[in-house]
Amino acid sequence: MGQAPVVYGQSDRPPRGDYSRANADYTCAQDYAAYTEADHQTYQRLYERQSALLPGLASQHFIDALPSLGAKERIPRFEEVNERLYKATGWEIVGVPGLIPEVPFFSLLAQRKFPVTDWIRKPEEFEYIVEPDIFHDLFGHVPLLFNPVIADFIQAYGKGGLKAAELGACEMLSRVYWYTIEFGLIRESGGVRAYGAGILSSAGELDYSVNSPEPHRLPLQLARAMRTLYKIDTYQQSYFVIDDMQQLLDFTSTDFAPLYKQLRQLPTIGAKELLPGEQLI
Ligand code: HBI
Ligand code: FE
Repeated sequence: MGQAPVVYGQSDRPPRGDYSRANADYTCAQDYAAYTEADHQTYQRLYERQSALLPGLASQHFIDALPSLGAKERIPRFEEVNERLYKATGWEIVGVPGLIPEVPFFSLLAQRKFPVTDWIRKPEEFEYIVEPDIFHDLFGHVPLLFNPVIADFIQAYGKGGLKAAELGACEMLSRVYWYTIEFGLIRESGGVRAYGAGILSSAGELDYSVNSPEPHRLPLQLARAMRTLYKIDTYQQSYFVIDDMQQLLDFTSTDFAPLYKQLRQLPTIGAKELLPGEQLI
């Protein structure tokens, strides 16, 4: 027992989670007794604020699945969520102390196990926290795991990640995850709506991603997303829009290896760059 903490990007402070609790696969039991009344209140306040913002901005797929998380008043017990989730799509959520390394992350996804950070932000971090906490992981990601198409896509992503790790292509593949599962938009109701967890768990970015004239919105193309850099500490400057959920799953039927090889010859694309001839949505 006991794993080294994981850090992505640069930070002045060590990761929050207690990695000494983690098993070899980085999972840990949800320490339910450790939650204070203040923690449950933070969850309820975040849930209430965020769910009120969803209509007209979040994908209907997400809005319809949200009640599957259970009551908003308390932090859900992972076992209770799992009773419903496993029946719906064969997925389970597993506790983790925070961000975990890429290969163990991919390996859990490939087994239809979604890692959920078990601790919640402090009240003074209500508006913003850089690293994922239980609100981002559970509220942002888990509702769409009830959707059979997204459920299959995320598992395929995990399997693809294990291959990408062997090919040294994790960076390119991670950009696909970033621009779909974390910050994806979908065409719905004659406009665009958010389905990415990073947007759905953010009060400010939800409206910005759908309505602001500032960011670029482009139709999702696999190779384009793989080449596009991203920022982790600001609202996104480019979003990629899918026509429907099936489009994501369709991507996974192609072999990415030749694509990685080809894209290594091409330059990366800046977070707010447009290529000649590209049309915004
Ligand atoms: N670990 N717990 C956790 N949650 C993530 O979303 C996550 C991670 N490790 C790596 C990672 N994401 C990304 O780099 C993946 O796209 C590979
Ligand atoms: Fe996330």
